[in-house]
Amino acid sequence: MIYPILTAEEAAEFVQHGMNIGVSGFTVPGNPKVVPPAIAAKARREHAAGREFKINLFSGASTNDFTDGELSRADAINFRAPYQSLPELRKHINAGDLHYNDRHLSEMAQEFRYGYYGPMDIAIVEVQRIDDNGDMVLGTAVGNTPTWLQCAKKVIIEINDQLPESIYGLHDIYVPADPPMRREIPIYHASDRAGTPTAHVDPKKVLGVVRTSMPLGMTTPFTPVDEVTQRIGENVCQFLVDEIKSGRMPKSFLPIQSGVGNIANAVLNALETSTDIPPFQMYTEVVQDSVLKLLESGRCTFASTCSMTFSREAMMEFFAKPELHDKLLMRPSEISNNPEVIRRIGVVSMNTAIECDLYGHINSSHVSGSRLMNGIGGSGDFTRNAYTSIFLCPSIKKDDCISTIVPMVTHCDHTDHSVDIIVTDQGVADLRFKDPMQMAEEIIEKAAHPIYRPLLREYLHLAGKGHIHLNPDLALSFHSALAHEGDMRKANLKI
Ligand code: 0RQ
Repeated sequence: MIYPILTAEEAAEFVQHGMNIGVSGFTVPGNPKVVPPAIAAKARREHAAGREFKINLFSGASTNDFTDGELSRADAINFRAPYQSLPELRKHINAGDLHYNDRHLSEMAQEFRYGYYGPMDIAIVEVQRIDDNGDMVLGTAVGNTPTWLQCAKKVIIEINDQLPESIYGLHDIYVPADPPMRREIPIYHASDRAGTPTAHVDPKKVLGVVRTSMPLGMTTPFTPVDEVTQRIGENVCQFLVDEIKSGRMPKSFLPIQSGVGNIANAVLNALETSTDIPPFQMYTEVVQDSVLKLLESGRCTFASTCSMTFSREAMMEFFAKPELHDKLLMRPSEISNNPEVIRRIGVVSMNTAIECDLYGHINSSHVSGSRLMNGIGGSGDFTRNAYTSIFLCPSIKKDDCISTIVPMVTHCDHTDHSVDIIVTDQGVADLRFKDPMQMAEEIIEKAAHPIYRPLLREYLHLAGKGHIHLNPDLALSFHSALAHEGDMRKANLKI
């Protein structure tokens, strides 16, 4: 190998205060694992010596504890984009300790190529192997790595010997040309390949290789399906069956996108057993353990993703079963979440909401309008371009004190123009072919919890006139009741 072998500490020495740093991966999989902690250690040493040391950190989506966790604990991040999900980093963002720019995941790579963020100084990339020509086999996620490799002035490679040889062939690397030269992306089915199995870097940019031996897969425990999430899953399946029966969806069905988390997991479990829904493909950004089960049973015939968000056990199982390897493909986030492809192939999107309002607006990212939870992630990429866009949430939370159906959301990530369906444990609110006030009634009667329906009806009664009835004095009354009394049921609707 022509590249110098470095220790993580030697690699971290190349990173200087103020640099733009890109990391490989998408959510926990595929992130570098030893160089970021060494950068955090360097930051601590610099801070102890009285010098400033912070970097601007760019990723595919959220990252692992070695990256966002270590770097935020070391107070080493100045700017962060496009998505995060670690409590540690969230705490710093909500305290105003660093700048966080919540971006659509499909847009981050092109925005970097367009020059919105200035040059990328160093990219740190986990790979299975790299050859002397700079061709490399990536790890268990792609994220924005192909663009980082193009844009970065210098690159540090982590070769993780836990990545099996058989990962070769699971990636499809395609970077679109930028306008005015961009052409259509040649993907017409979830399983189509548009690019190459390897990513490429100019070998002259490689500062060196750090060898690692780090376990693959996620360790976050799953919350088992409970009564509420199970009902949401069943409601989604019933909705999809009705759509097929009515002819609004083709009998052969459509590719689906599903977010991460417990609700998404419950929906995928319900799809496993629903015999009225034909076997389907997924065009999505993350696949969790429930997708492995669907692939094994044949319910899911192909999964196009950006990241293999499997648990450690599921990851081992996947690599031990070569018969599954031609049923899964990992793409850059720019492609897995691409609006053009999502619209062309007719993806049915399913994402979780923090809260939904009577006018069909969705808050995915900010609790009570001010506290960042994770970010918009891929939910906007899929919702805006889906064949049918679905949002999921339990109707109530925190011992009935929170209604997820509120008069008006405190932060709006997705508008009524993009949202088709809201599903809760109570039922399915279908917003299509309705004006805003018809939507409001549908949402109250089908999605809200019965204990909040009288309050929501009362709000509508007082909301005034117009195309959209909105009372500015009362629209946030549920949230003031939560803030002051800890219970939305105490909302004061007296004007
Ligand atoms: O707070 O942890 O202090 O109890 O918010 O709520 O119920 O655990 O939510 O894990 O299902 O995630 C929307 C955040 C849901 C996620 C969101 C409080 C609640 C709790 C979390 P505590 P839950 P889940 C694919 C697509 C955007 C990105 C996306 C998400 C905490 O799905 O980040 O869709 N989505 N990506 O108590 C007050 C409310 C609340 C509330 C929740 N209405 N009012 N507090 N909470 N609802 C993935 C990628 O893009 C990579």
